Formats: sequence, structure tokens, C-alpha cells
Amino acid sequence: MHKPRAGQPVNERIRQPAPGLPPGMPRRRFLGRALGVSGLACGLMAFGLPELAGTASAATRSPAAAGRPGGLPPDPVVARDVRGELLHVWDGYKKFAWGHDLLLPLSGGYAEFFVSGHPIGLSIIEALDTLYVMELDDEVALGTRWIKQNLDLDIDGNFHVFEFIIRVVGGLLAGYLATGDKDLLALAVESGDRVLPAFTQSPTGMPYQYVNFRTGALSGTTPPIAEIGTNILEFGVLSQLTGDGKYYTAAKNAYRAVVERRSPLDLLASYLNVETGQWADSTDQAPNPPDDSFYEYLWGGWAMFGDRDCLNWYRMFTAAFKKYLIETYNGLTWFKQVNFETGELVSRDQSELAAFYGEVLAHGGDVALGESYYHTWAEVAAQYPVLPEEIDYTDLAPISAGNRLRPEYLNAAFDLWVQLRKDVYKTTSYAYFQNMKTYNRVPNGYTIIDDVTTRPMKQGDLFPAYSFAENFKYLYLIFSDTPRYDYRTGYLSTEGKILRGLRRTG
Ligand code: DMJ
Repeated sequence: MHKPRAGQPVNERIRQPAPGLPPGMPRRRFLGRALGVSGLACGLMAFGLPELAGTASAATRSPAAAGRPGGLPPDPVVARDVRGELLHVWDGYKKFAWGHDLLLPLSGGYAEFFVSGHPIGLSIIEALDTLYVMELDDEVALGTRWIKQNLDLDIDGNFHVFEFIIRVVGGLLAGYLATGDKDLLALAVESGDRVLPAFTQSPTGMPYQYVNFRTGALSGTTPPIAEIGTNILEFGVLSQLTGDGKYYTAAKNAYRAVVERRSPLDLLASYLNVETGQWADSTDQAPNPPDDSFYEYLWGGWAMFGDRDCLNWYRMFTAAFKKYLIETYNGLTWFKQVNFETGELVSRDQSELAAFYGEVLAHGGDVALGESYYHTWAEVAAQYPVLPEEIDYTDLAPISAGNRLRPEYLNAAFDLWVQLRKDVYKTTSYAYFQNMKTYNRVPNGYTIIDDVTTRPMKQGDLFPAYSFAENFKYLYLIFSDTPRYDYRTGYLSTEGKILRGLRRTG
């Protein structure tokens, strides 16, 4: 396990192996292999979901039947609890890592995310709208002040374009929408302008992976499609707020360039060379990384901006998923990985990062399918109380046994709850919250886990900044019914930034 050290850049995002790694390489097999799918009910009992364990399949595949277990406290009590836990991590961050990108809660240290030795206060930017919806206004003011006084992006270092857009541009935009502070908007515009050349100076319109903010040098010619396509929401809002369409146009051109390279089966591979326009691999991994949010933002482009191309592309790819990727295996719904030109099976690995996709399917009108995929992950969560990074879905054995405090399962629960208002999304997300408290909580915050199959679980030393933006926000929005968010029209980015629906209340 990679151990981050203070001052070292830390990569929070784990991607599938880059092209060149054979899909069938040897994997470690853990607890899941031994338990097998028939061990699920046993897993449910062991990990605190007795109300689901008796009828594991029925309860998780028919959410309405699961009911609201007596043990679930009243919503305001849960919301207060979630807010308290967010504050617990925020206090740890303020004490040990204030102004740095990331908190290392076990060692009481810090690390940077983008460029070693050059903090940009990433956790503050990621937390702003979460603090706002939780009505932690003194903390919002503190964070906003820090950003205005200290954020200086004139740094001689390579910034990761995709991560910078979803985390920093999105975070500053959400901060502006929460506070109305025009300085935050100006910083969001400056941030967008710094990464825009990655798109406009690319011969294909698909963005390079890195921009040096001091020299403007571009590098990284072969990004995965999620990095090419996940920007239309942030760039679209930038265009709306500035009245300058250049951001939206850049994002749309990048999207179109990928879609045009689809196979005759309407499938995409995962990595593209942005200079030659050639694919660098041949596997469709949707909705796993590194494809994941490429498809999420197609729906988003339609939902946020009414872009019909995005809607048509979303529908085209969803039809292909149903034909070639989605399968029922051992009674659960999964996405297999296939060769994008032949449709032939490549792998039955599934990443935890794919767990969000049930909510996208439901948004797109495939409600039963979306719920079914969510309940696939509820079954996995019942077996491993906090989810491992990647499993082999033929037997639920972990392929990557760490837990990086990922938000995707809670993301799906939140969005499905907003759309369907079924109690099962409260009971399952509450159960997951309790498990996070049991396994991820430490005296100075929450932390990642190196191996979820050991007892006690072996903890790592990192609170990923996306958890300030996502996990606690989704939980809070489910249980708080906060007046600061419009549940009818609201829309969140892939990084949990509220890009529409924030309400200004005192
Ligand atoms: C977040 O940074 C975003 O949700 C991204 O799109 C993929 N997942 C990570 C957190 O796991």
C-alpha cells in the first residue's frame, strides 16, 4: 500500500491498469472466494443488517419490501450525527493540515494532491458547499477567507486537468453559488482559463492530461475517456455565469471527438491518444473507471443544459450497454468488460467506483435496472461492511482489498432516494454510515483502510479530499431535508459539488 508522506503529492484516484497490462493477470483472492455468493445471508447477519439477512435477496431486490427497520433513528437525529462526524474530520484537518491539500489523520500530518510542496488548500475548496448545506457558516467564512487570501495558482508544476476541473473549478463554483462571493467566481474563472488550453491547443479537441500553470506546457497524450468527457458540467456553468461560451464549446468538442470514435457496436474503448486520435486499447469498461463519469456527464449535459446531443449519445450508449455489457450473474446485475469492436468478454471485474451508476440509469428512465444495480452493491456492502476497491463478481472476491473512503455507493443511495423516496435508501445508507464509523473513524478524523478482509481492519493514513465533498454531504442531504438545497431541481457534479439547487437562507 502506498503510504503518503507529508509534502508528497498523493493520488486519491485509482484507475484501472493502463493499456499494456493483460486483463487476465494473476489476482489475489480473499474472503469473498471462501464465502461465495451463497455466503451472502451470513454476511448480512455478521455486518449488522439482520433485517435484510433473513431474506437477503428479496429484501435487496425488492426495496419496497425491506421496510424501515425500527433501529433507524429519526431523520433529524441522523442528520445531526452526520454533521457532527463531518465536523470531527474538519477539526482534524484544521488542527493538522490547515491550508494543505490533504489530512493524514493517523500520523497527524498532511500531504499535497497536485504538486509536491505546493499546497492549494484543496480540502477547503472541496468542503465549502458541504459546510454551507450543513449551516456551518463560521466554517464557510473561515474557508472562504483562506481561499481569498492564499490561493495562488502561479505554480511551476503539472496540474492534472480532469482532477483540477472536477475538484477546484467545481469547488469554487459551488462555493460561489453558496455564498454569492464574487471573488470565488473570479477564482473559478481563472482556474478554468488555466486548463482551457489543454483543450484548445489539442489537435483533436480532446484535452491533454496536464498543464504546467507557470509555463503553460501541455503533457499527457493518452488520457482515459472519463478525463476527456468529465467537464461539461463545470465548463457549462462557467459559460453560463460568464456569458462566454468558450468553455462549453471546448467541453462539447472533446465529447464529440470521443463519440465519433465509437465502434460499429456503439461501444467505446478506454484510452485515446489526443494527438493522433487513435485508441490505445480495446476494452469497454463502462461504468467502471477509467470510463465512469464520461457517461455520467452525458446525462448531466442534458439535465443541466438541455443539450440534445448529450441525451442522444447517452441513449445510444445505454442501448449498447444493455446489449453487450449488462448481465445477471448469480442473481445480481453487473457490467462485464468487453472488447469494444467484437463484444467479446474481457473480464468480470467490478470496481467500487462503478457503484454510482444505478442513479444515472434511474435518471435516464431505467429505474428498475438502476435499482437492481444499487442492490447488487448493497449485497456487496453486506458482505464487506466497508466496500473494497475492486471485486471479481463471479464470487465477490476482492481483487483490490483496500477501502479508500469512496463515496459512490452513498452517491447512488442519495440520488435514488431523491428520485424514488423509498426507505431502503435510508436504511442501507444509514447502515453504511454506521460501518464507516466503526471501521474508518479515528481520533483525528476518518481514514482509508488498507485491507477490509483482515480483523481488525488494517487502516491506512489518508482522508481523501473527495470525502469532504461527497460522503457526508450525500448522507446529510438524505436525512436533513435542509432548506439550503432544492431537492426538486438540484444537480450535483461527479465530485458532489452542488452546481444547481443551492438556496441562500440565513
Ligand atoms: C471522485 O473524485 C469523483 O467522484 C470521480 O468522478 C471518481 N471518484 C472519485 C471518488 O472515488
